[in-house]
Amino acid sequence: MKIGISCQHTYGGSGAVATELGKALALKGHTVHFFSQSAPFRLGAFSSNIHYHEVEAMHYPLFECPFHSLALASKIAEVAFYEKLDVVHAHYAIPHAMSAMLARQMLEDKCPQRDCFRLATTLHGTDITVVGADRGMHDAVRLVINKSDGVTAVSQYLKDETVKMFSPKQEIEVIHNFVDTEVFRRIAAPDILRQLVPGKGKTVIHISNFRPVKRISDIVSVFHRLTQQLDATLLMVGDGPERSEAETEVRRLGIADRVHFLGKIDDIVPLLSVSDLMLMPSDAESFGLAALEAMACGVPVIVTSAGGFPEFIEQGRHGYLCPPGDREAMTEKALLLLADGKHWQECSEACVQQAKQFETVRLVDRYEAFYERLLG
Ligand code: GMT
Repeated sequence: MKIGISCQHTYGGSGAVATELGKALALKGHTVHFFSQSAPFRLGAFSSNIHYHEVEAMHYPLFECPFHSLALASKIAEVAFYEKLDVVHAHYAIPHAMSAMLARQMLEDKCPQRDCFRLATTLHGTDITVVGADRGMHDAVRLVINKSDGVTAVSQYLKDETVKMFSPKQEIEVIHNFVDTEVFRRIAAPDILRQLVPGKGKTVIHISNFRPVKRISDIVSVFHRLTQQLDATLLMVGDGPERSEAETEVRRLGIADRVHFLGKIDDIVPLLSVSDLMLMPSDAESFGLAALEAMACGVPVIVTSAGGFPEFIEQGRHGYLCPPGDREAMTEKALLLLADGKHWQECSEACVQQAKQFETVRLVDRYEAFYERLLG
């Protein structure tokens, strides 16, 4: 198949899933065309059947801001036409599915005889729960859901939310996120990391785009409580609007020497490999890809019981699920794991096994079958 993938290039789960999917499809022999503003952060080396089309919006003084969504639509239309794409897979409703829908309309008069590409949309989370919930965006999101030829959601939770909010005309298929366990596995820690994480003590990690939904202040607070009971280091990976406040709080609490804000790091496997626990106390994650990647590296998790986490994390087996905002419960469960070597080891091994249930090849086969159905 010739498949177009439109996605976010920035640090975050939807871009990671879209890019890993495209790379896996290319390995299976499909031709994949990526559309985004910059090269997606996980794209890595190019191969002969992976193409990347950079979308640059026109800058014109009359426009207050460049129209990225229109530039994306035009680019998709252009490439879909001359490359005869079978499917365009939009990751995130707005702008990706909207731009792909518009691209299809742009081609209507250009190729009246030719069957235009099929539009597949994958809903990732806040495109429904935040953007879709916004009054000004609700109808736009509803439109793209109903105009897509097929829609998937990354968890049952997200499907249920979408059905509740939009009563879509068509069935939404759940295809969970996935992880390549050949890549995401515990490796020997590089020496350079030893400066950050001394041999003794426990290492806690958080990886995200530091947006309010991630509840960054809970992480700082839980970690601060942990340090009163044990020797620990916190690795904060990623960047975003909540980072500065978290750094200020860390200094105020006097734990700055134990907390390392590392910024956006693409290769997270070495960091996960020196970690004993991942903290992800989000208000709700539709899935929580970073937790699955941590589990694949043998890192147990403390997450919230809301959203999609319960679909792949079992209480007491892979870590713990706590109510959002319950810092005490999170601290208590973290201590339970970190202070008991046998329990930690069992959880770590169970995490690795559980991640294998979400192996890339399995889920990519599901996407392939989904495209085939769309193509009839
Ligand atoms: O919705 C977002 O926060 C953006 C998106 C992203 O690009 O990181 O994250 C969502 O998609 C990921 C991949 O499917 C999921 O693993 C995240 O749970 C989901 N985020 C939320 O639901 C908050």
